[in-house]
Amino acid sequence: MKEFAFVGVPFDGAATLGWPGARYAPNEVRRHLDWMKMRVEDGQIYWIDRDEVVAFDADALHDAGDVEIVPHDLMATIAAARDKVRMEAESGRVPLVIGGDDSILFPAVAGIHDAVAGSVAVVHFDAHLDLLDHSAAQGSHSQSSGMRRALELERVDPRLCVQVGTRNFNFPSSKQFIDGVGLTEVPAARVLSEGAGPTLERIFEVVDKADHLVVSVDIDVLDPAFAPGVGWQEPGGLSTRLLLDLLLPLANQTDGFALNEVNPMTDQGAQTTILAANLVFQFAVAAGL
Ligand SMILES: [Mn+2]
Repeated sequence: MKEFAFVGVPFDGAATLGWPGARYAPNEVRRHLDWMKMRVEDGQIYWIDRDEVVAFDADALHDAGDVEIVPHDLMATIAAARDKVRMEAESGRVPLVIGGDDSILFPAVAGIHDAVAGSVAVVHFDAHLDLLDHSAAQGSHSQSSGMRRALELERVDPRLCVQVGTRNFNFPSSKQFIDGVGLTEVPAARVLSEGAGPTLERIFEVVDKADHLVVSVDIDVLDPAFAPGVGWQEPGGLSTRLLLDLLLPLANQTDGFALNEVNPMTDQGAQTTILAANLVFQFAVAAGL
């Protein structure tokens, strides 16, 4: 049976333009996960959505603790996160990396990349492109550059990567970059009009040739109505159901999972942190099938 390593990254020092607060997410997600794990009996859980009992061992979801972040040093934090993700992946567990702001997308992908041989594809669910190369305000590593840095890794091929749920507006230079490197966009508007089936077909078509798969979710891929507790709210996003319908079919072939930008400081009660724990739990159960 597959084993998972919950890796917390309580760092939001790279939330340079958005709202800080994602540093509090790992412990909140842990707390809610305990409620969900409670339903496991003798290595099985009743998955109501499928109306069947499926195998799941709560012990398979290890808590690997938090990355030893360095609050004043972004690069040291990124290096520590990359290293811990690599070590967990090398030990044979699927890392579930819970940030943190979305600068953590880079060390999550890089840690898997370092642990495996062959090509790595990234399916990136996000309202935003995260393709900023450099700016005076945000430097080269921030919540706006994670995907750009990940695409620079030696065995990550942009032509095998896809961004899903992106929306609204960004820099024309970003569009030029996307077309130049052959990255695939499936904007939220298209996902919402075509539904999960055709979107999944498109995703599998892009990542099919890769040896390994990393799935990274910025919680703001969801509409703020579903997930208000984020680093920056972007209208026009996916529903929770739609995201699950896209996420779960990818789970059993995923080598690493990241979930970033969950922000208890901007949340409505625990709406977004409970949702985040639910995504993690459903992903782990689906990955074990
Ligand atoms: Mn985002």
